[in-house]
Amino acid sequence: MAKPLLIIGNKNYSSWSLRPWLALKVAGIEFDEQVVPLFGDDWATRKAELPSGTVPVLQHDCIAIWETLAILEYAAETWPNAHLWPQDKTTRAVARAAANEMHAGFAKVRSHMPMNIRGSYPGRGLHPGVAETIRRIETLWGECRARFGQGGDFLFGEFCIADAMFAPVVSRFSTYAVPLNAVCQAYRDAVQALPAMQEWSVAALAEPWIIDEDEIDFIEGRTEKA
Ligand SMILES: N[C@@H](CCC(=O)N[C@@H](CS)C(=O)NCC(=O)O)C(=O)O
Repeated sequence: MAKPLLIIGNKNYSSWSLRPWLALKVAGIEFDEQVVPLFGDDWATRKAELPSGTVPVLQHDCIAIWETLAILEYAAETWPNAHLWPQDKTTRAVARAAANEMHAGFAKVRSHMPMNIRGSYPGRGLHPGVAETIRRIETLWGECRARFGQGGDFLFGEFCIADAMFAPVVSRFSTYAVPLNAVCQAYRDAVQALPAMQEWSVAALAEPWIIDEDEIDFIEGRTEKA
């Protein structure tokens, strides 16, 4: 089978890109990657080449798949031995619900705490509504760990797509030093300790690009666009 190509954005900022990249890496699926610097000088041209103008995109066997969850579902079906979803039907249903809730929700955390791997902003981003969203995430993680997490350190025991979906939230909770209960802190640490997560972070730190709009100072009106 030909190697897929995953087209992604800047590793420091592109939360959607992190999700399939991490899932493929943890599953041991070989792929090539191409980084498209978001909002760079030639962004208009690069954007026009992407099916929906966004990253990530997975190219494989003559098709280009956009939308993160569709990419992850394709990977789960194409490489079934990677067990990207839990094997048990009930567990898988809850894992899918968690992944979908992440895809569609948690807007307050996403907009007020943008993923910024090289940043360290303890206590920043806690705008009205953000704390409530964090509590919902804590409740969800806690329930998954308590009910399904016995077989490992992740939400459903072994690492699965739901963990890939939450990886950018884990990263945000580190950047903004969000205080978490012990169960969620242990989960955050387990995700951060993944060698693939560390590999992504090292690459993010080496990137030269700065996206003003994704920097907390800009979002909170403390700096003008450079
Ligand atoms: N719904 C899409 C969202 C993808 C997305 O918004 N990606 C961002 C980067 S993290 C992007 O490409 N932004 C560029 C733009 O909107 O022009 C998915 O699930 O993959």
